[in-house]
Amino acid sequence: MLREKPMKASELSNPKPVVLKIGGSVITDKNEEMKANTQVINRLATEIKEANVENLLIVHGGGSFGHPAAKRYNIKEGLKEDSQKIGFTQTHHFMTVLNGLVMDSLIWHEVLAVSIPPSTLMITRNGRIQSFENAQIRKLLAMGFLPVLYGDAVLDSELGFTILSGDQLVAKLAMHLNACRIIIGVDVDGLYDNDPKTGKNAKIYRYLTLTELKKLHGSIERPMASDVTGGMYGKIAELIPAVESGIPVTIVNAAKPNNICMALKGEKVEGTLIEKE
Ligand code: ATP
Ligand code: IP8
Repeated sequence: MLREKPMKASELSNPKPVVLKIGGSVITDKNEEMKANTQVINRLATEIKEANVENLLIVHGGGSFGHPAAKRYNIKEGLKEDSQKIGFTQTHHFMTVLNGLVMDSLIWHEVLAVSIPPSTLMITRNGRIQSFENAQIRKLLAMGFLPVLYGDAVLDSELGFTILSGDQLVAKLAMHLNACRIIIGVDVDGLYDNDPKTGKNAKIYRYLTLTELKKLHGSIERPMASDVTGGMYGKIAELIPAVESGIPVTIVNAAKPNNICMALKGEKVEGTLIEKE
């Protein structure tokens, strides 16, 4: 049976969990469908092993595995005609393929990672997580394992099915499990006043309060049509409630060697730190 049960701090041994999102922009080539950056995946697995963080959860994004099929078949908008059903199966399957590559690498590096398909744990309502079975995750963490989840094609009580972004998952997990911090790994150095890939004079924010983040959010450009979950704009929208609940967020460039290892260890990394105040 599905249930929604927030985690009590006392249910976990110290320290509180850390939630790491590895962006699809880092582990895949978003310009070429189904192209994985396998060397980057391997390097990140080495960094995660080296950082050796207790109570860590990883969520990875879809990149060029999840987004193209989801876009082709309008999966996010829900089931409107039977011809979309193959797109639902493909989107979910392609995500399991990417997850398999991430898992291969983590296991090869002897990280105690266990993959959890989000579509088996949760159901959404109009795209928002409605019910969430977190007993397995809590048990895995308590036993010293590292749960690995990902953005997924999921069932939706109103729409039939939809896309659940890794970012919504990150915020939900962090709030449910009373996480101490969220680390977001993307392919740019942090959050800027506009897209650093297109705006040559984009200025990076090293530190933002919640109020500043909310103000900035409105001015962030919506992404290219191939990203079905809203790119940086969607990411910030999902993270705001987590920051509101007191969980600090660090956005770092996971494409640069050692950043994720340092961020996981709590060392200072170039990036954007967002705090409630
Ligand atoms: P996925 O959704 O596949 O997991 P991701 O989480 O790695 O991907 P994107 O959704 O692609 O990340 O968002 C990161 C991208 O957002 C960067 O590559 C950057 O070009 C773009 N971007 C747009 N606006 C901004 C901004 N104001 N600051 C920083 N990056 C931005
Ligand atoms: O890449 C969406 O998750 P995200 C995944 O974290 C799919 O936005 C299936 C498109």
